[in-house]
Amino acid sequence: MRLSRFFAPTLKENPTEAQIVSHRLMLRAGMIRQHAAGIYNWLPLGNRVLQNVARIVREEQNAAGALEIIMPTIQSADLWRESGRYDDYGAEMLRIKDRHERDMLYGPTHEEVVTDIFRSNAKSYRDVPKNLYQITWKFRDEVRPRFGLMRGREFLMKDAYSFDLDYASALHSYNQMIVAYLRTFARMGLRAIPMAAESGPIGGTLSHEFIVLADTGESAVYCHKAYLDKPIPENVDYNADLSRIVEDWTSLYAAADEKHDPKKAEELGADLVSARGIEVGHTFYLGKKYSASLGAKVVGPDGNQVEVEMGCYGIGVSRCVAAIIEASHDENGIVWPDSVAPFHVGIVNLKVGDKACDEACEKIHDAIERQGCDALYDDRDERAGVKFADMDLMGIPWQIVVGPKGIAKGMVELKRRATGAKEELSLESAVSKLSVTI
Ligand code: 5CA
Repeated sequence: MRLSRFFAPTLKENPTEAQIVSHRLMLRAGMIRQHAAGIYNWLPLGNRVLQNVARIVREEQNAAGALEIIMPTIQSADLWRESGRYDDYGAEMLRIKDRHERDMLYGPTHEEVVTDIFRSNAKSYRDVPKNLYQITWKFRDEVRPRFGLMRGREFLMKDAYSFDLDYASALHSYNQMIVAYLRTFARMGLRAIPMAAESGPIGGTLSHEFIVLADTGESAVYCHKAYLDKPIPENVDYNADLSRIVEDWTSLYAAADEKHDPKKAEELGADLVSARGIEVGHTFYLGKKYSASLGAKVVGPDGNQVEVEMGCYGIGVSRCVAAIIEASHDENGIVWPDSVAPFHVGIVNLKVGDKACDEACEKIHDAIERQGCDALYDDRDERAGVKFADMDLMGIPWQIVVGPKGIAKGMVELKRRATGAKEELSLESAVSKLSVTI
């Protein structure tokens, strides 16, 4: 991609409306623009990152056996009356009337809709276990939308819903999601710690919040130091018993503010870290809350009808983009982990119009794209300083600088955004080094 043809309206100055670094940098890097309070446009650069985050979430959900669907954003109020949540949900729910004066709403969550799909289509114990998920926009009319994507009114969520015949099977489905979450967040470069949580308006008895430690987090959290470098489960067989992995990951002391109990932490001998945290995911064991109120039953092996056991599992996909920036930036801008970067490689042409420089840049660009990586070629007629600053602001993980002096000797400079380390390499070795490292 040529930067001259791209659309990344970067800003030199810090926008005054942004209080936290992720919001500031997303505006400055030209990733997002506000449409209305808590509602954002995603410009091309932001969209590329959002799609990368969504892809990681999707791959890990699929690996865990969940099945992707899409449910409507506009829902009928009738189902919510049936579950009893229509009045309870309060002002956070955006209520709409259609032309026939029917009550509709913009979905803040989808327990009712997914339970309706299940009850209308699943009949027997052979139809379970099932885990259905989607990645779609939600609307919650938050009292105080703030911090950009962190607490938006419209936001992208992955929500998965599991259906099982009995408690033991439901617990296995719950554990599958816990393990998938550990892997998902790690792949985005985030260390998310599962903490026992209240289940709030979603309901249920067993619940974990996945919290990323960051100074700007909304909640105070306390956790055992060992969480900071605990190895992430690899080569997981999702059909095997996962209780040991989950036990190992959830039994160390970790609690968000409202659940923090210093006495208990001391009893457990926890070497405590106190920090601020961002909730990037939330898992709930729901039991029969929705299957009972909406009548979601299957015929069991003994011929009797049973209400199914449910769980629901959310990831704040758009919030993850902000959380990654909170966890990975410096004074010059964003430092994307390779896995979610909008482009893997930036190419800086120091002398646009110089035949040798132009040709070398185009050659590098094409070679990188042929390797299946995305390159952003800064072909603008701008000062070098502006180009370097924009590449760093946009957080491009690898940067190749092409100038007339170097290219006369066949050499370019390769820079790693995260460390600032630079090396002189031949054009060919720069490209082949990227093919082995990315
Ligand atoms: N139905 C369940 C999960 S399937 C549910 O709605 N859970 S939730 O309310 O905890 O939301 C899931 C995740 O969405 C949260 O962990 C958080 O990361 C994200 N989220 C919630 N509210 C917002 C918001 N206003 N802005 C951005 N992300 C949000």
